Amino acid sequence: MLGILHAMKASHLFVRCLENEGVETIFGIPGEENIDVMDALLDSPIRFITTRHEQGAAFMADVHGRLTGRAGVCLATLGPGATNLITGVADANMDRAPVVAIAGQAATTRMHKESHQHLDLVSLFRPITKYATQIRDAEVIPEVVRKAFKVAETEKPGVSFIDFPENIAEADIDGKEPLLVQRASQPTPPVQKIQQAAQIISEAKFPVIMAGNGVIRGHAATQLVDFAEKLNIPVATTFMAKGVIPSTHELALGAVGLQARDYVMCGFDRADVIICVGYDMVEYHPHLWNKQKTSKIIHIDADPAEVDEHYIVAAGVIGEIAAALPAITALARRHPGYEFGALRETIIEELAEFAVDDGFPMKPQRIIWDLRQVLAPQDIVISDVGAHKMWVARMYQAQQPNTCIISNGFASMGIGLPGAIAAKLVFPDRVALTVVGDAGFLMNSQEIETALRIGTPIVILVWTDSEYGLITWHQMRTFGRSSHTSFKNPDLVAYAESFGAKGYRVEAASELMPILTQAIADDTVVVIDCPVDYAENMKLTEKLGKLVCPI
Ligand SMILES: Cc1ncc(C[n+]2csc(CCOP(=O)(O)OP(=O)(O)O)c2C)c(N)n1
Ligand SMILES: [Mg+2]
Repeated sequence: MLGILHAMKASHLFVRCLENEGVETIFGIPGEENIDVMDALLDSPIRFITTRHEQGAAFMADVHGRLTGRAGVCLATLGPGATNLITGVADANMDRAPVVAIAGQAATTRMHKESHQHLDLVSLFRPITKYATQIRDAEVIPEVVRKAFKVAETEKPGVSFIDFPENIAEADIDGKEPLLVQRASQPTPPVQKIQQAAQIISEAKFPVIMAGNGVIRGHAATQLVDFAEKLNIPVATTFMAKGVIPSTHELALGAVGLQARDYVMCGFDRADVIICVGYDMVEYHPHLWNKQKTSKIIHIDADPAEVDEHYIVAAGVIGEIAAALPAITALARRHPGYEFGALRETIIEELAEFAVDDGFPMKPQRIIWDLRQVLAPQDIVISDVGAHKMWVARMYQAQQPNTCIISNGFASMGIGLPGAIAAKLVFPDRVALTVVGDAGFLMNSQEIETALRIGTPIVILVWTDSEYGLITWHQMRTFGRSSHTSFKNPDLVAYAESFGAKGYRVEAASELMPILTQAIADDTVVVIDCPVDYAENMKLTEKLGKLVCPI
């Protein structure tokens, strides 16, 4: 409810503006230069979640934004508090997650000179945000906050950064009120572009759809599946679009994104027309799938295509994806059945190959298989970044959008654990589980305390190899030897227990499923130490190197 506000502190007006945007939760760490905002929050229904590192707060806002489409909010103090936000902020921005990041700042009366902890934060955040600004006068607070949320939430979403000097926050302000929240709507794509795309699809011999995260953001998964079914065209997804078509669907080809060739690429090799829907090249560069520049590309997205020599668009359908797809469906010719069945069979066989493998340490394939058996379709897996991410991305069978969260734009380690906390807050009735490497786990493991304190049960499945496994894999592929990638782990079970969380160690392959089931039933924060056999990484490289296309 908007209403005329009378004299109040600027910090209170600021918090009222956040409430007006529908903010329910802020993740962050208090500091000296944001004390007025922290104090104003005591009089607000907004829940403040105190984290143990600002990076954790930024990752929580990141995943909150991805899951809800509404800006997640994180807050830090000036200087070191703000610089600690940076990795999570950059991650959200490149993964197109709406986030508003707020930092306290030195008073405007000391910014012109050497001054304790003062940094030019707007300049620091500008390259990693869509919009970065400083509140220089309390009068502009309603405009700044409205603009920050509008920019963050508008396609393609990303981060807005607000720098809030302490002397402005404590000033009095009169007669200002939050501005009306209006959501930017997307235009319906022009009819001639729809016709052009429909004609190219009708004339295609082997069209393939590549769906990206824009489909999830545009709430167009149902329309995408309908489009694929009615026109009988197979669908590959990027890592960040997993679940837009259920993996069990007969037209689903799985996820693309490995830098190496993969089975799905056989479909792309064969294709003469590639229909990119909500596709973002930050995830999977077109030179990897259109090396010869021979594919005809249809670009269906909220925004015009990025310029790239390997992504020359034959038809660009710009506007609301959920409107574009049915409009094209209505005009295009249905394709007769093409032999993608053999490709899908090969992919399905590979998934089940190690389903009952008893080897220990566990094969990645078996871990993923067991995980899928234990989790319900709506449960949420958040992957951290490493070799485990490649296995999750390739093999985890997502059935619904936003049930497998992967960071594939900025791809920062450390997102998994804070991301699981955010997911549990957004969906308290679902299981939130993070698959995380032993290195990425320890980058933000202090947030176990946060999760316990705020009462968000999460399962943390740590794949232990005592290495930066993905880097070893890359080094072995490139040089045949690894350089400085190994380390020692603490006792992860004892570590978990020292926080008051539960800890389990998997000691045989057959133990994982019962431990996972128990961990979910425990309904608290649970760490599972699961030794993984990464000899499978190079085996995968060798197998894919010799890949013979089944179609
Ligand atoms: C913050 C950050 N630092 C470094 C990297 C580069 N990097 C990507 S994966 C990886 C190793 C991850 O190791 P771990 O968490 O143990 O997972 P594993 O690869 O062993 O499954 C590194 C160093 C990164 N993506 N993000
Ligand atoms: Mg590791």
